[in-house]
Amino acid sequence: MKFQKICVIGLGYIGLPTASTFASHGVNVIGVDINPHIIDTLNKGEVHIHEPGLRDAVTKAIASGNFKAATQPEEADAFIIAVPTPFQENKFGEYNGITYKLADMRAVTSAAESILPVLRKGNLVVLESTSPPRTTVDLITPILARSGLEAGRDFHLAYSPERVLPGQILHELIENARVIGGVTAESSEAGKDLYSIFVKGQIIKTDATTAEMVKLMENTYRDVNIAIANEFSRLADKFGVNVWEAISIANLHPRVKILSPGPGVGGHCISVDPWFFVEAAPELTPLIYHSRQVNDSQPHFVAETVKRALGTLSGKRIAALGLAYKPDVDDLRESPANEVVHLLQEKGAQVLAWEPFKPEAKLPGINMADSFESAIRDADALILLVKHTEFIKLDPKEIAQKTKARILIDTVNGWDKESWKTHGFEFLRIGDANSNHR
Ligand code: SAJ
Repeated sequence: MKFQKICVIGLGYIGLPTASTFASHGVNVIGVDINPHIIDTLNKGEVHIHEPGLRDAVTKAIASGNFKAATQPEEADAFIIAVPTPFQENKFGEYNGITYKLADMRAVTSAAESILPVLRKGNLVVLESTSPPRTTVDLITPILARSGLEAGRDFHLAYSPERVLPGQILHELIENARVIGGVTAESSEAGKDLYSIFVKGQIIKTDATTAEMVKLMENTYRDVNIAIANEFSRLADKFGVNVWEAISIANLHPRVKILSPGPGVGGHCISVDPWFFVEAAPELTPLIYHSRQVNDSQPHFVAETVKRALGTLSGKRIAALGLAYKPDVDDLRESPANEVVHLLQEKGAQVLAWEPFKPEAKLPGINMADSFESAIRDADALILLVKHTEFIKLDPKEIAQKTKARILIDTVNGWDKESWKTHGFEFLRIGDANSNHR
């Protein structure tokens, strides 16, 4: 199948890079978003998202004449749906005494509905949004049938998850393997033709529900693996072991790859996607459910460790370094660092936070410092919550002169214990609170 014009619905972290990559490969792209502010920003040549290389890619795409942003889909050869699938705010599911979160599929539903007036015979529709198993078959297919056309007979329909890592999106979009799950073999083939325009990685064809499950399995695997690392960090504290040393030794085993403990799991993917499995089959998912519980409770473990280190939190001034959900990104969504700050405050600490990637961020109940220097100057303790490169590079000698604090708490294994101790700091690391090892 040939694609001259495509419509990408949803211009967020995935839709915008995808749209600009298609445009830079010669396809005429209409980028659609319901937020008029995003459309104005893009049509002025500005970008509303921080992602390395994205501003440049979008500017070039607009200048080439191949990319235009609009609030409504237009007729096109293919439609890609890349809208968010968050949780429902106030509704939860219950099963045998457990409470689980529910997916909010309203954005996917209205994106599919917005295609109805412009859907034509021979088109391809691809859902990219991370979704509960069977969404393509049970939710999208009946919505699109309202056009009078049937998926798999009159037009092609496929699910193709994005699997790119924030911070490396433009590179991974092209290089990663891509899964295309069609509702028919012809739909998978049409999807393969579309993504072959720029994907250099392997393109694997399967059915729609398998592709949905693959995506959820990847992020769930990571969540469960991080949960066990976090549980190991608690055990290490109990037994006087340095968990970081123990994990690095265990990982020398050829069939072991334990991930890293930390303050918890954030972002809009790994802390969300496992719930789609729990919602779809709570009776089959005790491990996935409990892993979510472990990761969600890790900020409490961190706050308790800080309390132990300082004796009391009451009246203590703490500088919180980093609020992003992971290193070197400006995304503060579902960030465990944020949660740690709130818990420290609830226990009586006065916290001043510094996030170099979003210094202007306004977060409810969090006091943001106006500079790194002012965050640390009068603090009693510094807590490292995100492994941003610029934090890792800090020079202990210089910091010792810039802050009154003499206690450091490292939640991400970002700092070298000995160098900080040499400069007069008391050093405490998560999962290494009671060991005498390095
Ligand atoms: N984290 C740990 N320990 C680790 C690794 C990560 O605590 O060893 C934490 C991070 O600090 C962060 C969270 O987990 O708070 C998630 O970060 P991440 O880098 O693991 O993943 P995301 O959410 O940025 O991106 C993931 C990726 N999925 C996988 O690696 C399987 C990405 O490929 C997906 O495209 C993305 O989710 C998505 O959109 O679903």
